[in-house]
Amino acid sequence: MNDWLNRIRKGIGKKLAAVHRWNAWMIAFLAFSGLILPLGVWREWLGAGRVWLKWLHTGVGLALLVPVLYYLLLAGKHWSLLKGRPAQKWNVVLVLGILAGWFLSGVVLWQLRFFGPAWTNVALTVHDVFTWIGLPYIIYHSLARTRWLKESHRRTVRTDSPPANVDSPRSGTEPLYTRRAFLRSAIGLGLTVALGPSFVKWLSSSLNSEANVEALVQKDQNDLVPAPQPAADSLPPVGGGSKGSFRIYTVTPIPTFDNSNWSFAVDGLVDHALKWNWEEFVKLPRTVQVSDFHCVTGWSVYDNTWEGIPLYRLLEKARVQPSATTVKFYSGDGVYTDALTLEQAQMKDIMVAVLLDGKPIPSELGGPVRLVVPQMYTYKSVKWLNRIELIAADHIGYWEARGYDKDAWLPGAKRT
Ligand SMILES: Nc1nc2c(c(=O)[nH]1)N[C@H]1C(S)=C(S)[C@@H](COP(=O)(O)O)O[C@H]1N2
Ligand SMILES: [Mo]
Repeated sequence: MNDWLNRIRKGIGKKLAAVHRWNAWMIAFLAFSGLILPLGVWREWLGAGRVWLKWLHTGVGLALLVPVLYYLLLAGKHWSLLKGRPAQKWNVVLVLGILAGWFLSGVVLWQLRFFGPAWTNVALTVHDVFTWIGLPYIIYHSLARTRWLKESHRRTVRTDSPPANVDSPRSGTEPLYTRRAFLRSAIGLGLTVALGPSFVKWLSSSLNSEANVEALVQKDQNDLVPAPQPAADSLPPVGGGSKGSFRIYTVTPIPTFDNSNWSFAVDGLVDHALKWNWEEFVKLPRTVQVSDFHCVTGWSVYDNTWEGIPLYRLLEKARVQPSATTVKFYSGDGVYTDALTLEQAQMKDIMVAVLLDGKPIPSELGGPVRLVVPQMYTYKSVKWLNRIELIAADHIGYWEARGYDKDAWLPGAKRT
């Protein structure tokens, strides 16, 4: 009887150990890729690799369903093995809960076009919060686990040794937890719960370099004179001020400009090539609009009051030749570019923006001048915009060349 029980236990134990091992490796990979993905330097460094890594992160995240489902098949038996071990039962529930949170929010982020920005904003926050809590817990768990493993290993060896002189496993009434071990784990868990999340939150926000507009517009590091004077609708901003935090994205060090090294050109297939220095450029008539800003990685900033020159006005002024098909945008960082079809570029809400919420756009957010394309994911919104070229061929933008979709339309975009 004992023998038979033992064999079942050993069989399940092996399966459980395999599930656990797979799970652990997959989570280790997800944690690693998830933490380095948003890192600024990697954006520059990894290039196309970053997009691959994102797909791999998504793929492994989906594949996590396999060990979890397999575990759920064994869960009933595992549960009865855990009789009298509430700490381990709690651990199982907690880990499954964390995995479920990561998985569900991950699916929304993966299918962001289907769910739309409102959902992905929530999903990204959930994904982050589960990381701040889940990652420290799982790290704690794996550290504590190695100690427990040693103990349970000792037990197993004893029960597995030649059957003759062994009584049934766990019939020995030795406490599973000594008082000291219990205290140690409790303190460890307490510290993990108290310090872990803030540490991971600090780590992830410094990796993401999040910033709200209010903090940033205070320090516009560009050194351009005269400062653009906000229109009445701009200050106070008609939109009531931006809501949310921008994540500062760049594939180069952040460039800054002054009057001597800044200019703006519209050229290529136009009858009237245009070029301005800053003093001339700030005199161009501007309009004000309120629009939302949606990154394809899931975050948004709402109700931005942008003031600037509508793109179609600049195109009119330059008199686009009939042979032109594409409008190509250059960043003053010397690396980033993107493009719109000439037809898309006619949309009235595309803006060559100079002010945000009534203040000069800070260099972190692409100032002194950035493109704003409200109806598309914001990889189209080129920062440090300094040249617009009309061309007759297609142009594949920086991120599009590295795997982003050429179609950047937001779900439900008006497209006019
Ligand atoms: N020059 C330049 N423009 C850029 C990018 C960039 O890396 N370099 N990133 C794009 C992406 S993917 C997004 S989401 C937005 C981010 O704008 P922010 O850094 O002001 O939040 O800028 C877009 N324009
Ligand atoms: Mo983005």
